[in-house]
Amino acid sequence: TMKGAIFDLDGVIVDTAKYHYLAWQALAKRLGFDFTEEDNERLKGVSRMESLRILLEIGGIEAGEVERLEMAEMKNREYVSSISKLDPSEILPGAREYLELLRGRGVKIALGSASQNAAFILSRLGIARLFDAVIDGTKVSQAKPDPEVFLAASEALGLRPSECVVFEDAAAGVQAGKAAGCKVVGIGSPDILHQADRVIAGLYELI
Ligand code: B16
Ligand code: MG
Repeated sequence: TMKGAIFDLDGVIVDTAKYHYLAWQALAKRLGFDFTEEDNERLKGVSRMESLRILLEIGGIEAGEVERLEMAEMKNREYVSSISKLDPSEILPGAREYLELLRGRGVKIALGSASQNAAFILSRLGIARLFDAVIDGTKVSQAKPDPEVFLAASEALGLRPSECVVFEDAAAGVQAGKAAGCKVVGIGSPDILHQADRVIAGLYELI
């Protein structure tokens, strides 16, 4: 049985992918190329610097380390300005209810996200208090599909990975959860998330 639940943020609790997309698109435009919504799929669950690497590859642009850091910072400023307007109405259907249901059952809850803006987003959504631990992009060095984020999350909950269930929308995240030794519920399309133990369309299916 599940003693701990570890949630990814973007795509599971809130759809911040659209704001990431707008910010990356603005950067691409400055650099003189088009960045499509389809291209953006490749950035889901991927860290900021790896996302930038993919973006520059799509645009066929070479840039040194200092320049890359500047670009990433520019993108993040744009992103932070749009997520500053987030409010609880943007929590994905069923997410809050499911978190509350799990708490009621005594299940420990952690966040396992690649985002360095995770704590800010949780507070904007008004659900920070529902998490016993927050492991995010400020605390881990290896990006998904590396299991680090989920190993750290289960440890922070005082549980073994095998006692935890990971909820993930990205293929790299599902892979990371399995590599950590957790059970994984994929959220989205079974075609993309076939490595998960179970795939659902959204957390509303579980309440
Ligand atoms: P930041 P998740 C990920 O969040 C996003 O899916 C990904 O698109 C983003 O690049 C990454 O966070 C880093 O975000 O730039 O805010 O540090 O799905 O792991 O919750
Ligand atoms: Mg995600």
